[in-house]
Amino acid sequence: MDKLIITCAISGAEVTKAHHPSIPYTIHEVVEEAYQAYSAGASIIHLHVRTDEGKPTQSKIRYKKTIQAIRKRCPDVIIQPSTGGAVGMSRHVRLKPTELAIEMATLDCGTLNFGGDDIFVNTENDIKYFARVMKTKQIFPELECFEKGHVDMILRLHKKGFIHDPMHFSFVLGVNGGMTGEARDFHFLRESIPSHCTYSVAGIGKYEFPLAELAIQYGGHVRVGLEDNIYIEKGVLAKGNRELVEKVVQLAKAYGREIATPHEARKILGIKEFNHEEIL
Ligand code: KMH
Ligand code: ZN
Repeated sequence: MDKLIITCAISGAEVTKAHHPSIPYTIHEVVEEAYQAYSAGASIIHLHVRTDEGKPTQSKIRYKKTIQAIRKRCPDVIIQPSTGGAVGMSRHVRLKPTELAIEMATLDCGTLNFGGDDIFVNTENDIKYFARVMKTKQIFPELECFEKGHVDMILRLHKKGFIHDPMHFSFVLGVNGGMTGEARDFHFLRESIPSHCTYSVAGIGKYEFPLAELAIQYGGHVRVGLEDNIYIEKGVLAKGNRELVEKVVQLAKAYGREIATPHEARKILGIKEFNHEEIL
């Protein structure tokens, strides 16, 4: 089995300091959380940025400054900006971080309800457009699927030549409006993708660690972080992103699965080694 790639989703766009005081807003806070996750074993940082007041933004300048600062502190880590942003943002705004020299980004693979009146819109044409932009700029997409229909959409677009190998899926399960993260959901999804693809699981809330444990056992990879879940165990807030990553490292140890470095993660995913000196 490949070594385990741990992604840490350190901030997200929806969770606030009122939910958890360690949700980072300022660049300094983001860098500190990224460093804590990285030094605990995360090889990928899934990145959303905010204003200092905590408002989600896709500002190119804010991403640029944040990425530069993270690279200083975590020189080899894979930084994966979000092109999902926050509900209601336009295509154009969401794609802003792809104007920077980055090696990876998320690509959301379908529309879904997102709680209350919110709808996270990702039409077929959006997906094709985002995929084309990323392909042109040699940005490796993490294919975020919130339910099985999203996986089917990607497999169809792959057949038609809009999505290219190597394909790396991220099953984000447990969103209010998406698929749940029960064991049967996990098996259904992992068995739905071709065997040459890689996948990671991100369980929202109570699904975070049970899904992490399944992925560790079955050769998948794992995403944790305050974007997805703020508790280390039922009713107990995690100290921060570091503690969530540490728990995955412990789980992996229990199953004899080694943790991938960023260099090893790139090899596993099929991303070429990145020149971090590159001007953003
Ligand atoms: N904040 C969600 C609306 C992504 O990062 O690509 C979208 C999201 C997915 O978090
Ligand atoms: Zn995200």
